[in-house]
Amino acid sequence: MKFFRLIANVTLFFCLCHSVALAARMVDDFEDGNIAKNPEWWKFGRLITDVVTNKGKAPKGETLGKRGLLIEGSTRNWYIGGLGTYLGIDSSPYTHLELFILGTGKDSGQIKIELWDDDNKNWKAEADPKKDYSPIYDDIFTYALLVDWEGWKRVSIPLRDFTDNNPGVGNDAWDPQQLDGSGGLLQMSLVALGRGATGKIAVTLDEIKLSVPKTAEKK
Ligand SMILES: [Ca+2]
Ligand SMILES: [Ca+2]
Ligand SMILES: [Ca+2]
Ligand SMILES: [Ca+2]
Repeated sequence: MKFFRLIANVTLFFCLCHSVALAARMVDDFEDGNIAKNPEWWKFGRLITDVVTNKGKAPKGETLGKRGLLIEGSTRNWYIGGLGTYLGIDSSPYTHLELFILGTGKDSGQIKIELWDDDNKNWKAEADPKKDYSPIYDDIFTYALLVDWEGWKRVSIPLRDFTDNNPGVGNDAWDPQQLDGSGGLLQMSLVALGRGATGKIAVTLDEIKLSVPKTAEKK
């Protein structure tokens, strides 16, 4: 009897671990204070970044960690700069991209979130330096987020709301699975833009993750 109870407990343990593993995949919580590793982010344009101690009140019912990533910059032509990281994960278990954002009011800026898949199945996100480093063989799915609030907010974006940003390149379909040699979700970039052509960005980001939010689980 003890043996069967042990088997049942072990099974339950692995089921719980599996469901936790599926519920979310943290991209970065910035608690290590270093954006050069775990994961490594690269920067482009004139975006200024700094890992800072989180200030202000967490959204109701939420807990914030100690550190977040402050991104700042200004522009006279929409574009400010951005940062990107290589993922190479099967993101098919997840339905949403979530993060906390500390806005600084109605002109906090815009973030264009880009997700690259791997249509030519080589685990590489080949980018063309002659065309603003846009993908050569793979799809890039994007979502534009206007930050026009003050204080912390949890932002939860359904992955189905991302749209193909390069019709005719890749296969114009979202391929998050690591199937037939594909690396799945290869890369994520966050591109900072002003609210207007002349504008700025001034926000802190935290706990960027792929997830299945509890509300989405019930659907
Ligand atoms: Ca954090
Ligand atoms: Ca590729
Ligand atoms: Ca495409
Ligand atoms: Ca694709």
